[in-house]
Amino acid sequence: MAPKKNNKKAQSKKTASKPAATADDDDAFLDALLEEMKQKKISEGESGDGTTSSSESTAPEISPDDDEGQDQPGPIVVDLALPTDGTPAKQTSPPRVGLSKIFVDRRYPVGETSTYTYGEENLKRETDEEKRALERSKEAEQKYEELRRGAEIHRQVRKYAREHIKPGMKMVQIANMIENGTRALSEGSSLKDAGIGFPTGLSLNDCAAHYTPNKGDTTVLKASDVMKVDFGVHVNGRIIDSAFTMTFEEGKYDALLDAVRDATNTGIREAGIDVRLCDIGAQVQEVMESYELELNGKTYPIKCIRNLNGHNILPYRIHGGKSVPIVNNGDTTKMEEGEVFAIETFGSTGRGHVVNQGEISHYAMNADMGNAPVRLNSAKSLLNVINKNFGTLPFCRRYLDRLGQDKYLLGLNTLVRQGIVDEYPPLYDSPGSYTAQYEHTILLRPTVKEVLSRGDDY
Ligand SMILES: [Co+2]
Repeated sequence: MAPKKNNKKAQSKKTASKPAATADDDDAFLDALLEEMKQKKISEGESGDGTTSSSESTAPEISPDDDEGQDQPGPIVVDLALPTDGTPAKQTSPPRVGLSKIFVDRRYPVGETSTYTYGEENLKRETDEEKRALERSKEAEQKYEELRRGAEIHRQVRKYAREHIKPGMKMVQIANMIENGTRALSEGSSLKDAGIGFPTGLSLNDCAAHYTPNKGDTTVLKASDVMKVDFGVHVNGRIIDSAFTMTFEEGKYDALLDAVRDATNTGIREAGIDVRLCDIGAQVQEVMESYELELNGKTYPIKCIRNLNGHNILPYRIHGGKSVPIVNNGDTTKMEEGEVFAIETFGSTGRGHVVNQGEISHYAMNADMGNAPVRLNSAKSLLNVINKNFGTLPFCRRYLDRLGQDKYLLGLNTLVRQGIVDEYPPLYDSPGSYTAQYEHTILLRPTVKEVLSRGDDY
């Protein structure tokens, strides 16, 4: 996500408005899936869907039906034909196998690591016995595995999404595709122990951030659109925040995407223990603004969106209070050992500045205000639902719908007015402009820097 001056992102989790499905429900659901798999085999490839998933080409396929249409609560974790002898399972397509079934030893892939390359103290970190011992502590190990598990879920879910998102799909189908994958792979027994880290951002074109469809939104993805896919996964409150940009017309926006990918990787490269935030912003801006995009015979300089920024991440809090600028803003605050940062940059063909616009979908409880007194009954009961299901993790209106909440807008707006819940409106650059985003979550380990969410895609 991309905090502006308020910083937070969205998240959510799923839960069941109904109590967990009964065994009968589960069986019926599985039977239906298996039946559909059989039929699929018989009539191979209606719409050329014979794709692969995960790193193998042999992933079982299951029906993607639950990615379409309305978002129905119901069983999401499908232990489809899983080996029972302790051998690792394969991911399905769409992804529905919990990650613990694939990584049976619960060791998740380590992100991309690099050594700290500056400062006398930092140069020695990788081999420093004291620093190495820090990383072997139980506490550190658990934190790393939770973060790496979230990152692997992100990679597997986005792999399927990148292969299957196509113009003509409704935005709500795209959101469900990503969110149902995240729910299944993260195996959360409640929304708060693992699942969606914040609402799935699917911001289009001049909208840079914080758009996700609300109920009744009929927007359809167009071939000419530039879509930022910004989604989050959390495991025990450890949030992975990572985003990429999708386009569908060969080559048309490549220079814009190249600029932002390059800028984000620059921010990642510059980040480190004791580094000043303003210095990262300066490097990012220099790289971003060295690009231009030629579109319909006109040349557009790519600008950083100067009022968007990266941020540190705390348990259950997508914005921990430090902002990582993407221009030189003079902030001399330093990054510190052990911190988790979302490094994200935004490039634009517009003015490079966003404003609030359009219907709000993203909200989060204000971490400092959760206990404030609420008089209005509808607001009070809604606050209980929010507190119980999301805590301070960001959520969107669809997640409330999914929990069976109805006619909650008055209550929600009351909580916003009282400062108990913060709202995060969609953020737009100038009309007709195109904006792009890339984002990774990094961890400043005592010995090395780890880019947790790095994949072979970006
Ligand atoms: Co973010």
